[in-house]
Amino acid sequence: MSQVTASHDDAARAEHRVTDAAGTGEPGAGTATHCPYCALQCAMTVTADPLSVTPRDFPTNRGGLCQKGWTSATVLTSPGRLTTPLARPRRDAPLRPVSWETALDRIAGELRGLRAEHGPDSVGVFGGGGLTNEKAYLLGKFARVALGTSQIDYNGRFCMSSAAAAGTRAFGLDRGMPFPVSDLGSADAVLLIGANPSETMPPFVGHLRRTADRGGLIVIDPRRTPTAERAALHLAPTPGTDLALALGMLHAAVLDGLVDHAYVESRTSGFDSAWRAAAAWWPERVERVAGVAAADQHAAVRLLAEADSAYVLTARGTEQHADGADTVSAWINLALALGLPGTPGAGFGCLTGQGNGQGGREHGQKADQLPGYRRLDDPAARQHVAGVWGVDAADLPGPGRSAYELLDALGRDDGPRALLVFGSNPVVSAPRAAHVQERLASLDLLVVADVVLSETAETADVVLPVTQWAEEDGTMTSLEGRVLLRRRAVDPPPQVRSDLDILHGLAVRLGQPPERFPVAAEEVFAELGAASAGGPADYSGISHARLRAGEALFWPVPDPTHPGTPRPFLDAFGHADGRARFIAVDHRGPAEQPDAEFPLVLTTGRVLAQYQSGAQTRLIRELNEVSGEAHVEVHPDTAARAGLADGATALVRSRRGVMTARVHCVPSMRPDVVFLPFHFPGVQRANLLTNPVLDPVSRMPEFKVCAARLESARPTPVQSEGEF
Ligand SMILES: Nc1nc2c(c(=O)[nH]1)N[C@H]1C(S)=C(S)[C@@H](COP(=O)(O)OP(=O)(O)OC[C@H]3O[C@@H](n4cnc5c(=O)[nH]c(N)nc54)[C@H](O)[C@@H]3O)O[C@H]1N2
Ligand SMILES: Nc1nc2c(c(=O)[nH]1)N[C@H]1C(S)=C(S)[C@@H](COP(=O)(O)OP(=O)(O)OC[C@H]3O[C@@H](n4cnc5c(=O)[nH]c(N)nc54)[C@H](O)[C@@H]3O)O[C@H]1N2
Ligand code: SF4
Ligand SMILES: [Mo]
Repeated sequence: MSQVTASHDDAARAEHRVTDAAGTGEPGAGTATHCPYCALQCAMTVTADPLSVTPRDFPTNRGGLCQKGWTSATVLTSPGRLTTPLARPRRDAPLRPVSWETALDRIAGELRGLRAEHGPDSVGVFGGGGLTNEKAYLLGKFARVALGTSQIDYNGRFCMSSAAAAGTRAFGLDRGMPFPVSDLGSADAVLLIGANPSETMPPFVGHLRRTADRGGLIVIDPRRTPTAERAALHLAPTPGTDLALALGMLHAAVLDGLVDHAYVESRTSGFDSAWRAAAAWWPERVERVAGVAAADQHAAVRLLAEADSAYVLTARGTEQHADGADTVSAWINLALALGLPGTPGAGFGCLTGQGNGQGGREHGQKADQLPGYRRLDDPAARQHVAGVWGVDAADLPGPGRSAYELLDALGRDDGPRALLVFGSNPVVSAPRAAHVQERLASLDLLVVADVVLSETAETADVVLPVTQWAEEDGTMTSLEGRVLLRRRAVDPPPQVRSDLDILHGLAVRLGQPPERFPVAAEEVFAELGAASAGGPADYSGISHARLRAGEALFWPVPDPTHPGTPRPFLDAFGHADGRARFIAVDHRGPAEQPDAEFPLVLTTGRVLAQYQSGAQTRLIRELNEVSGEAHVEVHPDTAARAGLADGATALVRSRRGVMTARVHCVPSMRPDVVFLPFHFPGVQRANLLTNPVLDPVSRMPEFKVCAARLESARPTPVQSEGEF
């Protein structure tokens, strides 16, 4: 490592070090931990008596929390909390409390029967990016070893998989943000693409304040979001046209002589092939496709190129498309042309979403993956991990189906007949949700482990109540690649068990040796470290003890004395030749285009006061008072054309179905676009409408674009694919 970069990294470690040590241990002093929700993982102190949450100073949140963080203790004691296992004797019977023995014996018995009759792939597992590293790791091991199934994937496939795929092929390593968040504080220019952190990570926006105040913030979002309000330049493309826009901006960089040729020469490969695709996308042509003025494309590129310190950041608006992986690649190409990735004071990053979105995609709950971000189809990786697990590599199954493909296959001849869900609520959050619900209903056995009776749990045969964030220890890897310790701060209700405990209980009943499935998070983490050793995401030098001592450990951390890697690309990228790769990509456009029947482009996303499927946050009064129901953001003229006034109830319809939402007239909306949050259940589900077409590389669904129309709610019942 060079002098400059080494001292840069040491400074980051020193700044980050002291701030995450354990609480003082004095009674009433509280326990230092992190928020249950998003990937910023804001630091907080939880006190048990009286139960309270207060923010803690930390480099990412600097003493801030959003409304969700402030109210997060509510779910620990909410009457909506699950406190005992539930089961129904038959599909049409109601859920009733049962003992743990009864619940686990029944699940194990039915799983054994299915496997004997239909083979190991008749059982599927669906995980979540909110699970701790320990849980995600043990879930993957449980699927491959105790069940022997290839059928495991998780909700992160819906979340950052396109950026993960694009990052891996460009940089040889997927660490979403390959630099600490606090680096952004000195940026002169930041380009945010399809990201609305003012609502999705409010304390993060503090790091962009200086940039915004100096006129250096550029936002690309079809909507004029609260984030876009702070920008010097807001580019509002038609949803689904980002790839063309990125090509146009690369074209502008070349036309205007802003390419960093020395960097391209010394640190990258493949510029020529990427340029061949971009050469056909001159900014005026892009203007006609994306609706962003050519002058704004030139201005945005110039702002980035001329800044001393510039960053490009993407989030779900860029990714949740049928061409999401290529779209992220196109933005990486632009960042590479400007010489940003792996340069001190500059960079490219993707904002991971879920609490453990980063760690959750590294340790083996993904269909094609083994711990340490190893590939399941790599013989050396299989050998290594099988060795740690004490099994024969030949017995490990191969890659399985991706999340939506797995849900779509449930109950079919060649698909799983039982599904175990840990940490996701697909009845609300999966695309074409009514169809997914129908597939879930066709199963012989649906098991859901959750903290609340989510809409998915409501339809399960067996529901297992689990401990939550503040009731257990475990590690999370935040959006900046730093491994954080969440600590037990309060006692769980007596009849509630941890996910690790459940996996242990099931594994033993399925004939596994008990020591193969430890229940203590610290022990599981040590095993995860060994399994990850030598892999791309190497955690082998991290331990709960080092985290308890407050060390700031950004992976990779390949040995117990290694200080961690806050900025992995400063000297070399992850490919064998150390270079980043331009990827030649071309614009394709969304799978479904507006037409006479469905003339509007529907896009979906988040509001500040609800989290994801809303299973947790819809239990919180203060949050429901802010956003308690679905709304559709629409230009007043577009609403008027559909005969809808502000505040009226609209029907929003697509080829998949229809849902209801309150009309919010927003004059800054593009007249051709409507926006729905996806947090609400039943007939208010945005996902009754979304198109489940998948990106061919990442297998991520196109949540961000489908064709739709608005109707005023009529009293007569309306046909839809779902139950509505
Ligand atoms: N309040 C809240 N915060 C959250 C979450 C939550 O549910 N609620 N979830 C967490 C998780 S898991 C995630 S993944 C993150 C997501 O964080 P974000 O990515 O910031 O959130 P989204 O609202 O999904 O999408 C961001 C923006 O993309 C825009 N967009 C839509 N289509 C396009 C397009 O074609 N191109 C471009 N450029 N932009 C487009 C939308 O208008 C939206 O403003 O948030 C995390 N934080
Ligand atoms: N239309 C549309 N749909 C989307 C998106 C979009 O932008 N638009 N975004 C997608 C994205 S980015 C994401 S990340 C997904 C998220 O969607 P989901 O996967 O549904 O995410 P959550 O609502 O967070 O569901 C997590 C569930 O796990 C429970 N839970 C929390 N902690 C634990 C734990 O430790 N153990 C167990 N067993 N359970 C736990 C919670 O109570 C909750 O019921 O939605 C996707 N769906
Ligand atoms: S920004 Fe994310 S981590 Fe921070 S308090 Fe809000 S939900 Fe929690
Ligand atoms: Mo996400």
